[in-house]
Amino acid sequence: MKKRIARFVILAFSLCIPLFSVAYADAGKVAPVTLKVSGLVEHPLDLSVEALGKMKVVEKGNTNIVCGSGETKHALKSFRGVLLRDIVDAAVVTMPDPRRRGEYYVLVRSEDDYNVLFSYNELCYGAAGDATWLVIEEDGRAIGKDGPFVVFCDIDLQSGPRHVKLVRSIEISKIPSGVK
Ligand SMILES: Nc1nc2c(c(=O)[nH]1)N[C@H]1C(S)=C(S)[C@@H](COP(=O)(O)O)O[C@H]1N2
Ligand SMILES: [Mo]
Repeated sequence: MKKRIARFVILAFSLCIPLFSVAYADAGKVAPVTLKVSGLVEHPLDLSVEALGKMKVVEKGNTNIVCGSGETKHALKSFRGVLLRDIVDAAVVTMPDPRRRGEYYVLVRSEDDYNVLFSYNELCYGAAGDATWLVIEEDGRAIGKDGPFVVFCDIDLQSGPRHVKLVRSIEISKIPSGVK
């Protein structure tokens, strides 16, 4: 009788193992959030935090995120990020006629549809180019609920409006040309 019980227990356990492993495998399959770069580019990208960490990451000091209302929404002691310009350059913008460069723009899209565009010219030739960051760490930590990626321009007079949380993709586009 004891033997039968023991056999039953072993059988019950061995039936459970595949169930556990399926659940475990599924849990492990949750795809990490990546940053997609697409549009008028030669190399569309799908960048993980890890891949971004291998680009030129810069650490900056104190900065405030100030809403259009004038209210300080976030005060960061430090952040680490990659220049948005470096990411656009890595994707290589397709531009057969450079005279049209002023017609290109970089659209930063977020999970909750709060989207901000930067002109290609200001990123490549303007002051904002040296100060617009794809942020991957805030105050020495991965970005929590607003992350894993944030984009903002550190020299905007009020940086809240062009601060994009929950960044998911970057699209490079061009306005239609033509005299109106
Ligand atoms: N994805 C996303 N990013 C966003 C917003 C938003 O609603 N969604 N609000 C913006 C505004 S108006 C400001 S002032 C800053 C700071 O907002 P917070 O205090 O809600 O973080 O984030 C900006 N980035
Ligand atoms: Mo705001």
